[in-house]
Amino acid sequence: MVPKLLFGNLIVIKTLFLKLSPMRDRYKIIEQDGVHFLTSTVSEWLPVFTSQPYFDIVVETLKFCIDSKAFKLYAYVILDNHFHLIASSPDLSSTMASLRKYTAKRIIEQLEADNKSWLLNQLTFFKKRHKKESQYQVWQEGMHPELIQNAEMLSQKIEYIHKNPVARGYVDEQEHWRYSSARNYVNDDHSIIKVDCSLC
Ligand code: NI
Repeated sequence: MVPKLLFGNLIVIKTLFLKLSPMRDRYKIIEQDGVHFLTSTVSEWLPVFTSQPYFDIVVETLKFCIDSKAFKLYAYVILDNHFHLIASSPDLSSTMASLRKYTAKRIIEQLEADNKSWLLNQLTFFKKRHKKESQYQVWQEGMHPELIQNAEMLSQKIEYIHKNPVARGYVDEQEHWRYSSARNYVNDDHSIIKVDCSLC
């Protein structure tokens, strides 16, 4: 009885906390210029990133944002169906919205060029009804932004990002994953994207 009661109380406390704390909003960036951990996931976790052209679309777009939008990238990883970033920008919501819109368009073009009709059909099928501007929905809605509160949280999130391909069994060493800032941090290799390592 006691553990069950305790568990029940915990749920009540958690629910109250979620209601009272606007910073816990899972879908909105509240401090626009803060450093955030962000995740963008392909609709229904479909594996779109399976060859270099698809990774390059995200890489090139990130580089464009860094060069032209006062966008700072501190860490990233791109996996088969999602990417994580730690980033900041004067207006992070609109930068990320542009990034997602542009990469979605380029990904559709690439899928069409590669005749990947199964994936294209899936991306049409799962499109939300209210999204009228495009035939397809590449990215799930929301980026689950988490404001980085301190140095400890920052290093935890960087570690999480870099361990992702290892946890999934894709590589044995984090720096072996080509599309990850582990290469930047471990090997000082900035050949894919130059990330800002100044916070660590
Ligand atoms: Ni992940």
